[in-house]
Amino acid sequence: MKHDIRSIFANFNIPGDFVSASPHGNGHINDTYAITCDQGASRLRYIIQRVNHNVFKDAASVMKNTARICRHSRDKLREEGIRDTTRRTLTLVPTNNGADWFVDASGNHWRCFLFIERARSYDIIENTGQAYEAARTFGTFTRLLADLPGERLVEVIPNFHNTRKRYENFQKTLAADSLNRATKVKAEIAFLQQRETDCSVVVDAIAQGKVPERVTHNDTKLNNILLDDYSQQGLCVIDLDTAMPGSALYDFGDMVRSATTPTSEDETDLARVVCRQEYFEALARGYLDALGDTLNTEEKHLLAFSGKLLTLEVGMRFLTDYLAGDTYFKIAHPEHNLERCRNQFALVASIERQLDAMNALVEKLLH
Ligand code: ADP
Ligand code: GN1
Ligand code: MG
Repeated sequence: MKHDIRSIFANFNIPGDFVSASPHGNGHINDTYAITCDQGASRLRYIIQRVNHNVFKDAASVMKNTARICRHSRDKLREEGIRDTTRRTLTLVPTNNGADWFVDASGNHWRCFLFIERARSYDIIENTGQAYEAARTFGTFTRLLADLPGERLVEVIPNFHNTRKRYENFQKTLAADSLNRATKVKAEIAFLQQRETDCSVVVDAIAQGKVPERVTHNDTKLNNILLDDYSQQGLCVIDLDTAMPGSALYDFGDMVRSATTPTSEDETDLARVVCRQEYFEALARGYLDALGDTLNTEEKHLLAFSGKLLTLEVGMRFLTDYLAGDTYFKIAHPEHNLERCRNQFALVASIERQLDAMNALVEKLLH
């Protein structure tokens, strides 16, 4: 393991004895460990995570946002009479000094959450019930946070989903082409350039006041939600680092990207990378069931398009990272980012072929 988790663990106010730690999950960003400890003759697990400060330059603000969101969601769930709140929202374990996180001698920010047992996240979706539940749960997340008191949450990564700015960044990285990789990816570059105007659609709608700001999660891929092992109910939204002011379209679009295809982002057999209408329908039903009364007409009309946009955006980010030399996303082999880009662009093409039908489906659900 990269880190001495036993000594990190000692900084959190946990009465039990440390038993073991192991790397956990398939996230692309943070270092996540599952810890087992012995507490009153029970084995209890915790999640300890190092915030990636290469990605999140202001890790303290990430932690302040996370703590406010966890507490407010818990309070709201209690108000609504929900009993198992420690499974329905993340719960931070305080440090020995009563703080929400701990900074080690090298400047790493560490946090500890209660481990949510008998639940799991999925990299690949298995049925439409899971799609419905994921969308309903992410929609509920935004609903619960609509009255978050206090200051606006910090925008921990400014312009995170500003697709036009992402495109400008791609252009700059392409112009620099510091590793001479551009000749290898001509087809992907052309695919993206043909869709440049798409990148401005949501940004412009926000600037014109047609699409409102909401507290959104901004990273709603399927593996950032836990589903209950037995009931398959959507239980808890996790990975709150990018939860900040955003648009419902970012959250819905990223679900279309990650929960309509039968494949993972790593799938290289591109014939298998397709958007499935019945999964899209389940997502739309779930999201509208949670948030339908809140979303305005423009948001509703852009739901299907948002799926295309967010898939294009993430594909563009993988391509940009490939051109830049793989400095952002964790990779397992040299062509990993390029493969992921090809996968995402195949999904964009599949969504494009079905966009009229998807729009018609949303219309049908609205009436
Ligand atoms: P990353 O930002 O790197 O994606 P995540 O916060 O999503 O990190 O965590 C990685 C994985 O760890 C998740 O996909 C999930 O499977 C698991 N996980 C995270 N938090 C918890 C928790 N509190 N209880 C159980 N599993 C968790
Ligand atoms: C990253 O942290 P993780 O693995 O849930 C990324 C998302 C991308 C996603 C693509 C902070 O999400 O924006 O959509 O990879 N998170 C950040 O898999 O950049
Ligand atoms: Mg994650």
